[in-house]
Amino acid sequence: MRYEAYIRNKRLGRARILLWLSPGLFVSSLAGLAVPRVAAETRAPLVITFAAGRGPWELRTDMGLTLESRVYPFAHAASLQRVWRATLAGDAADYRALESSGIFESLSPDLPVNSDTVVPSEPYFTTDGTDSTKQWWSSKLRIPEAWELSKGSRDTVVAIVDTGINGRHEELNDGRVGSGYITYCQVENPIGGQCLVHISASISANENSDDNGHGTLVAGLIGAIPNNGKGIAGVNWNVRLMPIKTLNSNGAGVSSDVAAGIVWATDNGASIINLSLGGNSLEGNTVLTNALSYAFDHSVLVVAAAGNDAALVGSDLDINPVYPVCDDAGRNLVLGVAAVDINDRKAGFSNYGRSCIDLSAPGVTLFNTDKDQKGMLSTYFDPARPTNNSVYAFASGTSIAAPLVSGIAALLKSLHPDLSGAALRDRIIGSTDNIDSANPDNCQGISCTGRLGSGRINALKALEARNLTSDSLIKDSSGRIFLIENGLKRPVSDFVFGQRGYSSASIKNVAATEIETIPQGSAVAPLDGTLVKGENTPTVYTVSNGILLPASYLSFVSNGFNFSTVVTVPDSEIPGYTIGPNLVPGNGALMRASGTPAVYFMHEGKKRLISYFSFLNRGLKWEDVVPVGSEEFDRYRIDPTVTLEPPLDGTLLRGDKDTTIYLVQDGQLRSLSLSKFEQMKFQFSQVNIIPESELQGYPHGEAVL
Ligand SMILES: [Ca+2]
Ligand SMILES: [Ca+2]
Repeated sequence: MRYEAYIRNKRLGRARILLWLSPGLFVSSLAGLAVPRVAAETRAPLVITFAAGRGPWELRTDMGLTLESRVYPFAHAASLQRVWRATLAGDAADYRALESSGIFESLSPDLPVNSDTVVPSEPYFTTDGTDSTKQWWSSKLRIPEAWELSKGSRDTVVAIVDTGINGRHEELNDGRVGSGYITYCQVENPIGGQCLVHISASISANENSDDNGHGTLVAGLIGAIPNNGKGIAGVNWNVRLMPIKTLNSNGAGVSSDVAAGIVWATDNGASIINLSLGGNSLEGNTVLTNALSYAFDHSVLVVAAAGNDAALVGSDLDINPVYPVCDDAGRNLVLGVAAVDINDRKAGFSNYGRSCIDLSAPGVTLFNTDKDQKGMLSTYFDPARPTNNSVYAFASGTSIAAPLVSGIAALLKSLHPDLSGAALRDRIIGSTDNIDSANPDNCQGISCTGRLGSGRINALKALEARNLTSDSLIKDSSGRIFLIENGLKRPVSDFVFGQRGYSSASIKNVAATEIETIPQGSAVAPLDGTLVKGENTPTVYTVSNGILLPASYLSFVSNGFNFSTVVTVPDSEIPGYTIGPNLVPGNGALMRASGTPAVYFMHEGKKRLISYFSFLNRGLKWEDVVPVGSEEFDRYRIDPTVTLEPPLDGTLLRGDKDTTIYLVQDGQLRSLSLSKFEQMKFQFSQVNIIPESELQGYPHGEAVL
């Protein structure tokens, strides 16, 4: 079993464990990036107010004053428009000279205040969540506000199971990269692929253990040093990063090494393990599942990337699972992370799926097409320049999304050291922002609702959320009842309360103000199989896997439902539930577009035209044909395999312009030779003559031999 890390990079070569990074990896030292650097000199931040009638045109370069931005760009009052942020080069003497110039009404230093948003002064940091040239994701995910609650802690250890970490990088070299472990195949036999030299060894703190770059990218996102005037700021100001090198210089490895890395990290104090890696053929890989269970049972949170799809549309993990992101073993062992862009749209490359993805996080700045995408900046180790410890790279991939989640989990762990891995997981899942409206058709043409997890991660909500035990029932002062599940409050209606057999004795009273701080999820659905409708609306829904599927009349009757069993609830209740796709009509359902005579026969949700001959031959009844509106009619696609529904098996047919006789077998017309016809003891009186064009419309098979 092989792994590749989940960065879609230029070395996406070998093997099946993918580093989920984007192809257009752009590597550069900061000096090489086309973004202005902060000047080397010290500049003091000021707030200045021009005197009435004075203005920027009076500034001379020898004053050393640089205007940065208006403090009140939204204000109309002239007195407010004269207020600017500025920086001043040089010392206090310059400051006094400015004061006496008469140009300014006031000058004052721009000082930090308590409980203000924490903003590092890094060249690539920004508080603008739309600035795609910088570290936009930080404010998008409300990380600076979360820093007011916690900036992280050196007691929180995040293990990065990957290609190693460059602990000498200028953004990681202050002691935050602790000791770790190497377990991987260093030399593989090129023929046959068996490992010739396998290394198991410890990694010393503050050393470089990366020979690929991927692990260092991940590390910087979680914990690049803030406020050092260099590069970026990681999600955590303070954190311990544990290098676990299980992938070789190509970013490839095997599941046993990944498992060993997970267990080593668990045994050596990791609270969170980041896995920006995975593989396709790992279903049922016991060693990996066992390691994940081990970590889970030791209260470690494992975060895994969804994986990148080479076709750049995203693979549906419900159909094509990859591991470890899908390795939940029925108890959600792994926090699965899909990738979105600056606009919360699913990144084209990101896999998705209801069962494997728990939430989403930024993994690319912009993804428009394969050719038009923009990565996100992090620290990097460039194997071509191994002694350069100030390399940065723009990268994209689900490899980038996972560490942002790991980083926020580390902030949360630092704030609440007692939270278990499962509790961290539930709070993070339960405090996302809904991104359904940004993804109406981004999952291979259909809505991503439910396929990108609970939404896009929000650091502030995760850190603010109240501690409530999962599966508890709470009630507010107005009597509304909620079920707490995965950190979400899910409304419970009177009907559902009774139907699911909840007990009033188990309800806890919670103040409405506290309940408001808990993110709301969808309402707890009626039991599967329930038929439900609003009292004044016609649509009937059937509940399947906790989701309400709208049933048209055609779907309703063709699935054998009975109107007497439909439960009526207040109309206001319906929108609170998760509403799924339309219920597919049952096989054999008959319909026609209103006002037209052509009858269609439904098969596996697709429609097949049925001829008058087949209609009679199958003993169908006109009163069973349901007229449907054009919207519903168009909703069902023509079955590309069978455009014209054939007569019953055993029917004999020939066209009116040819003598060949056909026998219908397995839904296909198979020609019969005369000898075969006689051998099978058929009579010519049994042969039905139909128009040649109709005959050609039916599916044809091999001749009967
Ligand atoms: Ca920095
Ligand atoms: Ca999961």
